[in-house]
Amino acid sequence: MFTRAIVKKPGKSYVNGLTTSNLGTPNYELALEQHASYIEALKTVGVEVTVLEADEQFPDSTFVEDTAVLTEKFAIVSNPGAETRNGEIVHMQEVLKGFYKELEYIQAPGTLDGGDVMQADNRFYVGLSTRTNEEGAKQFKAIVEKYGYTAEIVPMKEFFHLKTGLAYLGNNDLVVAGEFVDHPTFAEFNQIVVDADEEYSANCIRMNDYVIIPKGFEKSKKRIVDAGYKVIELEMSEFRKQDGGLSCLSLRF
Ligand code: CIR
Repeated sequence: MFTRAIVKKPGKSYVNGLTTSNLGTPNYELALEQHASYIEALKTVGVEVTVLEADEQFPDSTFVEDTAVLTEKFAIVSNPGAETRNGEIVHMQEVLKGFYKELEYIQAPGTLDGGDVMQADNRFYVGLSTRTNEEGAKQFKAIVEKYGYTAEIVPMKEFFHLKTGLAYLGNNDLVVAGEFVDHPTFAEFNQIVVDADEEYSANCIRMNDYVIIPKGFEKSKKRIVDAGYKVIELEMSEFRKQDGGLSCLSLRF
């Protein structure tokens, strides 16, 4: 059960953020509207939302998920692998001190983006990406093991972040795409497979009684509904342009 979420509004500098996609420059006004709908959806699923004001200094800072990993027991401040994003943790750690007595930290030379971490009940999976290195993943594993969780480090071939291609819904149900479909690490889950032409929808979030998914991916939507979940769809076009998915826009705990 999630009770809280933290989000940060996109600033005007958002349009100059990092991206590998060739979907064009985001429309800032539309991004703000989509962000407001995201906040409304979080309220619908029953969490209290902390809305942080935009930080123009960090164009990608609306993607708060990359700055930390939160659970009911502990909070880990990440060490984001992109140089232009690393300073985002300075503000976020101050915010998190309002919710947690103590914080854990990933330290250099370790790097880790929250988008590379997936929790499935008491297990964590940590993807090795261009943003998360082995040292960061090992530090993460050592921290979560102290709290009685396990962690498995997953080398990746294609995806930007681990959760670009995976979403754990609970009940052993796992949304999987691309390189993770036949991956032995995820073979024990009930897989909800996302087709290649709908890959973007693999990044969805289970929040209490709902799964929030990006709008426009009918096959994935049907598979998630058929698996027994209530779905909320959100237009994500302006975040997709900067390589962002649904999970990236919030920290949930
Ligand atoms: C970046 O390149 O860091 C941002 N433009 C997108 C971050 C997306 N975050 C995520 O998948 N957790």
